[in-house]
Amino acid sequence: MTETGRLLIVHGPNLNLLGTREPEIYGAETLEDINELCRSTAAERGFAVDTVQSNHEGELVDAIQAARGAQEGIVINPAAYTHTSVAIADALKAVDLPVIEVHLSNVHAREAFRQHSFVSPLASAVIAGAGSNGYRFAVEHLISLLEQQD
Ligand code: DHK
Repeated sequence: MTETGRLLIVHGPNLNLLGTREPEIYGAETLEDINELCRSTAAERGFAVDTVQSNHEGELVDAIQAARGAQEGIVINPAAYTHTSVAIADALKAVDLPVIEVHLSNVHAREAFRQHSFVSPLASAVIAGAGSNGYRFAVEHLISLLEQQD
């Protein structure tokens, strides 16, 4: 347990383009809007958040590995790596922290290739299709899980 509870919010590839990228699918909010939503949601419950976005799989793996000892749980939208990355799933398993998987869009109502996730089997919860609210739900649920552990 860190002194102030900290959460890691991980954003995968192309999420840096939120706000301008296919807004009819991913919404009008920017990544910074979503990070601010995570920060304020966590702050109401006495937690702080650290955020990372990368378009590079290895950088995401490094950030997840570094979470051990630094953060108490992870909210992750692995974006396209959801459907392809054994490395990200292995890193999440390795750090052994509670994980909430988020997707802005309802991946189950989209192309078949988006319906498989390497992350879901190790996530405590999966939230898809709630837009940016999904991050708020994820942060709240993660904190509830952590509070139950105490
Ligand atoms: C974001 C992406 O970039 C896609 O590759 C995923 C996810 C879905 C989302 O809905 O947030 O398939």
